[in-house]
Amino acid sequence: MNRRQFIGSTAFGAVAAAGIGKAALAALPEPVIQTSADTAPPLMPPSGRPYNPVVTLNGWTAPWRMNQGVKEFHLVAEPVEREIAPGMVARLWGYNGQSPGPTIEVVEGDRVRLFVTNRLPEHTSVHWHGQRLPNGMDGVGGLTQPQIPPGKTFVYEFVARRPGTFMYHPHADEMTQMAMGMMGFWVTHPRNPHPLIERVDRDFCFLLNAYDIDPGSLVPKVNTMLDFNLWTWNSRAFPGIDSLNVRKGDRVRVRIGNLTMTNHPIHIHGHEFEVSGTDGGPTRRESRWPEVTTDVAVGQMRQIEFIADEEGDWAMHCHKSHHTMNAMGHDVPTMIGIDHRGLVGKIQQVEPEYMVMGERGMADMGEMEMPLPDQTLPMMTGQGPFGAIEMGGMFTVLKVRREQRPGDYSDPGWFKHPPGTVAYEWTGAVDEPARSGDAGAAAMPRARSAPTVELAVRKPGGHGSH
Ligand SMILES: [Cu+2]
Repeated sequence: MNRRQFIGSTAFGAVAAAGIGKAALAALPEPVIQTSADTAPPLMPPSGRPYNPVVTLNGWTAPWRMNQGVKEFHLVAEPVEREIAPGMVARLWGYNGQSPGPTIEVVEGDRVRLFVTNRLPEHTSVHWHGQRLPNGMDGVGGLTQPQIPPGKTFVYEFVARRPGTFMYHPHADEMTQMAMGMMGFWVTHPRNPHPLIERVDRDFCFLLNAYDIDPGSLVPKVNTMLDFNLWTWNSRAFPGIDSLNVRKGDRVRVRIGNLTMTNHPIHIHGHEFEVSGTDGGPTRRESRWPEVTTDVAVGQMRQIEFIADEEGDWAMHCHKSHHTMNAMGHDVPTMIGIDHRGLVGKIQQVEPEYMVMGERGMADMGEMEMPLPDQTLPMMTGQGPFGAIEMGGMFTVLKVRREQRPGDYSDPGWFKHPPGTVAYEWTGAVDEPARSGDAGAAAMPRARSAPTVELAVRKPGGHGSH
């Protein structure tokens, strides 16, 4: 077929089999750009084999085009603006307008063609983590392909051979590009009922990632190795991470991938779960045991499953306590037990902004309104129905409701606890224990009932000041 015949045939929509590659290049699928950090509703497959789609927390699934039986996607690697949480927007690199990029969802056996356009200032490549594919499609710059130069588009094509939980990320200047937020999720649904893959009612996914963004600045420090100050799920920090909203009795799957530089023990309250799969595939039944925390090591993926049979607002978070805080100086000295009375006033004569942090612990930080520089998040924040939640970073809530309709992922609001089921204050007499005067108690005094007020801190709700 000469060029003229080729153009003629495509104009009439009759592409010869031999012409598919060139025809596809001649007419790329339109890249779908996302501008919002909201959780998109699951994308019911408009073509191809049916499946129960995943919900990407604060993300979305890439639409595709069917081209003669091939699912075609178009990823655009580019600088993006990502809202990390209300009040903080970061300048990252990502795909199709956001970081992470869109989730790719396909079915086992699908032939997939991915166009990757590079709009970054440097070269890139895409590695399809965990996939069985021809070596030349593995996306390792220099090893299995030349890097994609800025301005160029490369095509990856392979059959999604095994069902499971995968991710994609660059394998070119990897340290910089992952520190800048380039990554995305990939789910391959089973083609037929699979003995080790349950049918679930809700299927959530997100990537663990981390940034080092100095207060007041917009761009992550890409050379940071371990000392990150923003611990995020899909480039969102609490209170910016959406809740997982489910119906009581649902079988729930949560798929988690870790592209940070450290491990994250992911913990869910109120339920036990099993690890039903990894990026290596579904786990054998005899290998599953109950857990309430599972560690997701660097470069690993875990899919966990449970029946959501306890109503309520259940915390779900990384169990490393520094990872449920936002940017702060983790090297501030411990002040617990040091009595600053008499000292603050003197220091304030020289430095009027001076304030004491952590004299009785750090809980006050969750409540006080402190002037923060632009582009930074309070380190312990979030308002719940009972007050300050005192969390940040890798924290959200699993909301289990009897009245949540099937297929409804909207936030039902705070749980209304049945009367008599909330921890309450004991108002009867409590004898002062003899040990209250001992050395331990005296060394770390409780707040006095009438403290010397040297620093007034405004607290939301106005319940007291110190
Ligand atoms: Cu963590």
